Amino acid sequence: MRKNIVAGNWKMNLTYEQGVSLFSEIVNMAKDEVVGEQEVVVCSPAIHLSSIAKLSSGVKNVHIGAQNIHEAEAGAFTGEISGAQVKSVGAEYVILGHSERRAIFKETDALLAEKTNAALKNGLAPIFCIGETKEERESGRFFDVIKTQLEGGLFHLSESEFKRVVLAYEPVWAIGTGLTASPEQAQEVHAFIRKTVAEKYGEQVADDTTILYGGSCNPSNAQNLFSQEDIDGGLIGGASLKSRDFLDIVKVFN
Ligand code: 3PY
Repeated sequence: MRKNIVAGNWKMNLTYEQGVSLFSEIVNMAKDEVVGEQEVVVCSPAIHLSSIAKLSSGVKNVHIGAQNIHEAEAGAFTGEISGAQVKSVGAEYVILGHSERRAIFKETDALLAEKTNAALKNGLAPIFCIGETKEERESGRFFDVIKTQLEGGLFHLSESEFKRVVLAYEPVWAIGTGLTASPEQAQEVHAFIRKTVAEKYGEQVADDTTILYGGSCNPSNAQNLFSQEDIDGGLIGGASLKSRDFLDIVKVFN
């Protein structure tokens, strides 16, 4: 049975104090209100990780993650952070392949394959993002783009490695634009992703793979998106910066 996950992506927002305060609110509300088996994951900037890890310790179903790691184990990479460092403070997840990293930092599928290896080697579960640009959607090439991203970033993994990956479909045209894929548009792509995974790793693995939707997901559209058969939760941008909105999205699974 696959897990339902609601993951927050804080991006480069919140000072240290603001982040710790928001996370404390999320943990307290989660303790009081979230009764289901869904997992809550908060992917914060690296500076918050060690403190919020302490706040989440022992809290059922609340986990933390980073937003990026370097592909190397350690060394002369000024300004970077490694999988081992992220793991050492208690994080369990790392977002890889977010469209902002692909576009702004020019991360390629080949580099993301290396980062995925580094994450898995260090006991971190990648939340691996894939998705097409506006132009790729309009030209009808989006299935090819998504298949290429899966093949290039992930399909070198063994079955047991792949089973530790969470996928996130994030149409680039719906990120930071206020546009959201309709539930039907998102479901169509999620079903395609699951079919592509099944062709590579078999029906059982595909059935057990958690596939999140991301891209302007908020309390008003989460219910309709998450009720689709192949949508197992969300990767939440702006709405994860407000504890009430974030928890309302988490509670869609209650
Ligand atoms: C968004 O919702 O804007 C995101 O990019 C989530 O990762």
